[in-house]
Amino acid sequence: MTDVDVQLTHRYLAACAIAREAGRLIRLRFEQRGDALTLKFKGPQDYLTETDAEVERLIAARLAESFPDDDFFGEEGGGSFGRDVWIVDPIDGTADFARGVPYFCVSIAFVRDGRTEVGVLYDPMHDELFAAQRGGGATLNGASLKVSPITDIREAVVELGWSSRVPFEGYAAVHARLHALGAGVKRRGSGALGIANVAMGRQDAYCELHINAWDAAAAVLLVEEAGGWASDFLTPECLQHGNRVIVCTPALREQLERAMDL
Ligand code: LIP
Repeated sequence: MTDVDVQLTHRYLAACAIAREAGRLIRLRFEQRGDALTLKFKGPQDYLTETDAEVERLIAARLAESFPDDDFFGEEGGGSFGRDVWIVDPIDGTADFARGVPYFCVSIAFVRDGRTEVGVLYDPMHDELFAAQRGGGATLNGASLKVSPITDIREAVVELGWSSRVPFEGYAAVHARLHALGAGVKRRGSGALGIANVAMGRQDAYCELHINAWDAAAAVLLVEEAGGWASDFLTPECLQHGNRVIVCTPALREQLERAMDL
């Protein structure tokens, strides 16, 4: 094992441990919510909770302890993008977290020279740790992941994410195209979990016209390591401004690329 391999494996193991610690804090805060509904928003339907920032601070502190020379970029506090950078979404699925729906995860990606090398997601409500190191496969709680064998889009479940970051008309047009192809189209509230569900064969594709790097970078690596196809998501532009994403079983690629081409 080369020094680089050791470095990346150290980061993989650390990300898994930190994701679990962050998940315990998220679950504690979720269960402490109480009955009073106090909602805060960053924008239209873009929820903000105090837990997002609290969890991001915890993750940043743990990573700085182990990897002080790495850069850090988080959804809530921002940061910087160096050669080695951690890209973190403390709670992906914030809307559901805020409303008491147990469908969210923490997402941690390590990116070197613009390529994701380590991707870790943790869903604390179902104790599911998704993890991948490039070239090493993808796992769920240690068991290997593989995308579904679906080849016919009429048998496929396709999740189509949407946020107010893009006009609704584009989402509606893609939804109509997928429906016309015979796909079963769903929308939940966590792009990271939606992409992870493709990696483990629970659904056959995840598409979104715009999603942020911190939402999807870790999960896209899971799909690549589980035998799926992924669009060229983490471009230099994407780090700062997000990008379109398509991940799927390989046989669905062409039809989904056409459906998403607006
Ligand atoms: C969410 C994404 C989802 C998108 C939502 C939101 P958050 O991330 O995972 O794909 O459609 O609007 O951006 O805000 O819960 O971290």
